[in-house]
Amino acid sequence: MTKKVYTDYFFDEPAYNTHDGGYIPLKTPTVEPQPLAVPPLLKPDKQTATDDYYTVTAETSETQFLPGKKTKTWGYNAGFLGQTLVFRNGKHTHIDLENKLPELTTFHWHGLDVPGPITDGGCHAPVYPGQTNHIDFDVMQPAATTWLHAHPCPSTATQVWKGLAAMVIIKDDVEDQLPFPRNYGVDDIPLVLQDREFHADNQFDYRADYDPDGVQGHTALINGTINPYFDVTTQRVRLRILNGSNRREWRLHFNDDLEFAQVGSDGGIMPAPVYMNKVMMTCAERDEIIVDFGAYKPGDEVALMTDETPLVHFRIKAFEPDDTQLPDHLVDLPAETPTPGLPVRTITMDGMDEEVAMDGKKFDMQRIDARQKVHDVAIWDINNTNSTENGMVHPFHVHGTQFRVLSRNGGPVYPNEHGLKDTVGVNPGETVRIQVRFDLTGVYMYHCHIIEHEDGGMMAQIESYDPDHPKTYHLMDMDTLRNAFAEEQGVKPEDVWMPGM
Ligand SMILES: [Cu+2]
Repeated sequence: MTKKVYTDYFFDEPAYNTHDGGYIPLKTPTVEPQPLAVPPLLKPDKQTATDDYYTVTAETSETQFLPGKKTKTWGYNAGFLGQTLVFRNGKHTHIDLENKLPELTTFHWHGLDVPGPITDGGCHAPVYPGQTNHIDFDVMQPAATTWLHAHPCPSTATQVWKGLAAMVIIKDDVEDQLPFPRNYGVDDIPLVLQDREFHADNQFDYRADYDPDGVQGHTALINGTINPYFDVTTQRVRLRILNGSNRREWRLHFNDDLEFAQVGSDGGIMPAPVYMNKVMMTCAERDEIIVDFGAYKPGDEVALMTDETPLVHFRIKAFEPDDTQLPDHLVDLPAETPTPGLPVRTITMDGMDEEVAMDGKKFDMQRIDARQKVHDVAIWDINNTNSTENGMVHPFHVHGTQFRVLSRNGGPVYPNEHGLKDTVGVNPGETVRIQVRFDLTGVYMYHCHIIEHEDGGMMAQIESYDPDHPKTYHLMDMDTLRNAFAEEQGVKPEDVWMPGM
């Protein structure tokens, strides 16, 4: 059988961010090439056969991105972004969430199947400056590339812009057996794709760059590195790619159209590898790809690009031949059929700019917009009501679950959407049908992951409930958060800048 190789970005070309009025193109960097920063692995405080213990500290720092002045940044156990956490399926995981920032933050586990709303770490779970909160949960999901980011409404976007995002890798016995590269930092490499604007003295100025349709900058940062290179010392390299940018879409390809295999999506390993030479990622999505550099010789260089801009220069060094082929089948997804008799839930992502809304409404953290019985398997139709002429792709994200993508406008899903997902890009005028099950009870947010859109109110929340064990939730309110930000910033509550609100 000849192998199918996809050469398409699939999403609707008229909706690409390049057509936005406010689009900011990336500039090809002029700084000298620098080695790609690979975030260190966060060391556990303690590990037993059954339990892992970590401390995650949100802290302020300064980072040398450009020659000259360092940039004031935030990070998790790091100056910018964070050390990579590695969890193991089946282990009970304890985390101290320490806030050394001058303002409140939250620690959201994007893609983790953990109880909402507190452990999940959305807007309901602030950790105030100088405080440490404790969470613990069972890791109960397959190997995947997930992530941690700040999520305090409505300041998620500004805190992520300052650097509050880190990779969270889940491992399990199934993935351990697959013929994948897994030597972290050598042939198993995280790639956090972001863009930033540098202002006077090399500083970020989120407010100056503010755009309600998503903040962008001219400079690509890959794991916080400008103009990075990576030395290829093994024939096969696995890239765990995260679109960690606030708004930017990444249309990834190599400068010579080198083919690669996508083996993982948001929620884990896909049932089968998908061979391609182009892939588009919307905000918050993760794609794991395996690249075979076997056709190159030492001294060669190949660049990972987005559109016309080089992102990472792969410099080929000597390596041992490794012609390992991927099997046609990788993992079995658990069989799951919709619970009979449930109506289809219809959700709309509406508007652009300040007009964004979910189901015609702005987010209210005290309002529970929908309920779904825990363990029920429900069909959700996600509509993007933007115009197909000048609308945008909205990446739809649900907390606390990994869903299946069933169809796009009643037709097939994209070839790399057959695995578990927590974020799916929905084209203007399109309906994407997904299948959603919550394994835990709780209140979970769902929203557009253009972060300025979620801060602007394109967000709602659903309660996963157990009728035999009803719960009441103490939900956060805007006044409490606004008053806390005011006190931290030394301004009156009415003077707190609430972008998008
Ligand atoms: Cu959006």
